[in-house]
Amino acid sequence: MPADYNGRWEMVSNDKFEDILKAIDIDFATRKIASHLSQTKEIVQDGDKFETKTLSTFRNYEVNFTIGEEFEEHTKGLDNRKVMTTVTRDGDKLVCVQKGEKDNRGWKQWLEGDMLHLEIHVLDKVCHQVFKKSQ
Ligand code: ECB
Repeated sequence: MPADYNGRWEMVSNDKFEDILKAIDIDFATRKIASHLSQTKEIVQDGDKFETKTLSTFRNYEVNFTIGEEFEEHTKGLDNRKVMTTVTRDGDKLVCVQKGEKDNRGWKQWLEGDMLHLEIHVLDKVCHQVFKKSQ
C-alpha cells in the first residue's frame, strides 16, 4: 500500500526556508514575516488524488494534484508565478517538478513514522521542513 499522507500536520522545523524565499524574489518585509510562521498542512488523499492546504496566520496556500498529471500551478499568495507542475512517486516519496522561470524548482515529500518531511528546492537552495501528525 502506498504511503498515506491523509491528516493534519503541524510544523516542527523549517530549515533554510529564507534561502528559498530569497531565491524566488520575496521582498525583505514579507520574508521576515514568512520565515517566522508555523505552518500547518492538511492533506486529503484518495488514491492518486491529493487536496492539500498549507495554512498559517499570514497566508494560506492550496494546491490539488493527481499523480502523473501535469497542470498549471499558480503560486497565488506566494511568489505569484505560473509553473507547469507534475508530481510523481518515487517509491513512497512524492516528487514534484515545477517548470518555469526558476530552474530546478520543486519539492519532495515523504513520511518517517508520524513525521512528514518536505524538502523544497529552487536553484541551488534547499529547505527542509518537518511536520508532526496531529490528527
Ligand atoms: C502558506 C504558508 C506560508 C506563507 C508564506 C507567505 C509568503 C512567502 C512567499 C513564498 C513562500 C514559498 C513557499 C511557501 C512554502 C510552503 C507552501 C507550499 C509548499 C508546497 O507546495 O507544499 C506542497 C507539498 O506539501 C503542497 O502539496
